[in-house]
Amino acid sequence: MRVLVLGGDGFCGWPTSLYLSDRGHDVTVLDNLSRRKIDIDLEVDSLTPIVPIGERLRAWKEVSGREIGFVGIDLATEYDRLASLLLDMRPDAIVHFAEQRAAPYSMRSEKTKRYTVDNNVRATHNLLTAIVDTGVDASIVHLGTMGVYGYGWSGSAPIPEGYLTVKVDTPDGELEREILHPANPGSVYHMTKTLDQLLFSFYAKNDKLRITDLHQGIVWGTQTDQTVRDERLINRFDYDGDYGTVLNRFLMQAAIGHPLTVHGTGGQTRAFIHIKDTVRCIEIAIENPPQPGEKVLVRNQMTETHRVLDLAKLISDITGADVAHLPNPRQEADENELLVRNDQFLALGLEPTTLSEGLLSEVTDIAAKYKHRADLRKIIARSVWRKGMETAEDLMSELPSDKR
Ligand code: NAD
Ligand code: USQ
Repeated sequence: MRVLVLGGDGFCGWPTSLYLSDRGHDVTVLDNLSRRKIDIDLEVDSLTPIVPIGERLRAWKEVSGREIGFVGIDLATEYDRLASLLLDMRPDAIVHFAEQRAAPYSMRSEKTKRYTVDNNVRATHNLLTAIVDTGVDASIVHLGTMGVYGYGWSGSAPIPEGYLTVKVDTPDGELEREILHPANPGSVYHMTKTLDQLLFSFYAKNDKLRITDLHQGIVWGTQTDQTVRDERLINRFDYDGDYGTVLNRFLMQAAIGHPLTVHGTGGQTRAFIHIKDTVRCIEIAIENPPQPGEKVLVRNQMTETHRVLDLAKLISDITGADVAHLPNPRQEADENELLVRNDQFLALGLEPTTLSEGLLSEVTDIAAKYKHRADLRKIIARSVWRKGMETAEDLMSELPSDKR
């Protein structure tokens, strides 16, 4: 298949591009490298030493003999270049990772809120319009998030895969309908993913576009069978307070002897998936698109759920790290249950990588190996959901200045 990977230089996009190329697909990456620029603005860097995209692609050619194309296009602002690319390339499948994906970054300031909405919504809409405009027959696989469902209201009922059957009493009797699961975003970033859902729903109905929306949990781990083949292929590892996600942050914190930064009680339950399973799910998704005229196909892309505090305790047991309870900078429930259906990927052959398989090697092979690259001042999460919220700053003032 000819596959266009939007956002193919990022944490999920890069290993996916390598995996699909390794599996014999003809892959082109589109990326405006905005993620690398945000690192410069935030004065942080991936814990792992990622090389420039050109060097990444040359290394892949050396190692595999296979070529991956690259185009530097801003999906949100360079519509004409996108349309020309689609006409030149005529991809069979387009994988859409190209959005601003950090919830804390999206809540950092008025500027980052507006940037996240402008970038994500325009990127998705440009893609949809360009496919209709050019008539290119490509299916779309978009990376959505488990966070569109929100956390809590389904109680002990598992979250379904995208749709909910509701019954309404009418004067003519009971009416049964399948509706998109109600959206309940917890950040501006998560809100953009709920807006994406409506865009997809309209274009699937109106223009018969073939769209799969993958509601993915928190991705953990770093390496895949392809990224380990040469250090120049290494995947990025975010650990800072805005872009680092909880499990990878805890692993890194354990490796450098920093207390594990549990927000609040740690009773928040979230869904997780290993990066190796992410890339496999993308392959399954591009091979099993919906038919023209079908509604958007939603698949929940996660393999396990865990409470944040349980993760901290697990890592503490393995490594001896201390666990710190910090004021929660987010507005979110202290405790929630989370049951999720993921039958579709399991039925299509996904064999989940479990926490017990990969955890220790992540600490030793990645976090400990590159800990000298960590900037300790960037660990504490400083982006708050509402002005005036309590932060970890007071606690931090007790730390030595080089660790704040
Ligand atoms: P990332 O920030 O590492 O990668 C996103 C890539 O898209 C970056 O390389 C960035 O430069 C590029 N990009 C952003 N806006 C662009 C634009 N306008 N034009 C062109 N390129 C653009 O993020 P990631 O962790 O790889 O996440 C990829 C996707 O998966 C996101 O949409 C995210 O919402 C979703 N997702 C991620 C996770 C996770 O835990 N990382 C979990 C669930 C869903
Ligand atoms: N948390 C801590 N300590 C930390 C960091 C986070 O306790 O040091 C807590 C947060 O308060 C939150 C939970 O851990 O309750 C998850 O936070 P996270 O940063 O790991 O994940 P989140 O902000 O939800 O976002 C990440 C990705 C996003 C993706 C989402 C999937 O950045 O792109 O969409 O996971 S999901 O969470 O399923 O919606």
